[in-house]
Amino acid sequence: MQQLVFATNNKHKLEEVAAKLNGAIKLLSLDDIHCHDDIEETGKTFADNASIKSRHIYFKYHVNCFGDDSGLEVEALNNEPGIYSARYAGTHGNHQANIDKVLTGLKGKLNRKARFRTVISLMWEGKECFFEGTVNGIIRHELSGTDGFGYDPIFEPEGYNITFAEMGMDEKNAISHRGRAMEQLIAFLNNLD
Ligand code: ITT
Repeated sequence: MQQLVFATNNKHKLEEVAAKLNGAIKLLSLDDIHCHDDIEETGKTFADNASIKSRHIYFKYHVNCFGDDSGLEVEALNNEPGIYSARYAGTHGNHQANIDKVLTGLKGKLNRKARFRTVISLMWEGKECFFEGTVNGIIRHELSGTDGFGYDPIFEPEGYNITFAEMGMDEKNAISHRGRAMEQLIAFLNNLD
């Protein structure tokens, strides 16, 4: 069975990706390869940062791997928080503060359109491939739901009247930015000789 390291320290991402792969590939975490590096995301785009993560792991540990850089782009906030989604309010991973900053920024604005984006960089046998997924939606005025992570409680995907945080993982994975990018990665691996 093919095996692949997911270069992330985000346990929610790891869970979502494991559910999406559904046993098709042996997924290893950074813990599994005893990597506790703090990989600095110094890029200017999602692709740059995804690449920094996958290349760091590939060249240091010599294992096939992928990194995911993702975030929320809010139209009326000039596509912020974008690549700064994890640290929008200052501290990395303070989801409540990040959500508050988005809601405050949107106060009084009629346009609440947003999208989530994921770019995956896969390092496979020395070659790099990129896969991208997006999902459009709107930002709610208030939080709703307790599942998922990050901005999920304020993001309502197009065609639904619930937020990502009110969906089960499989339902989110079927339409989410990360789920869609993963479908392409899985198709790529299935098409290898
Ligand atoms: P790694 O870099 O270790 O993978 P991270 O959480 O720092 O973990 P990113 O740099 O890609 O990951 O930042 C992603 C941020 O974007 C994340 O912390 C959330 O705030 C937001 N985000 C990304 N995908 C999301 C999702 O599916 N639902 C809600 N928020 C999401």
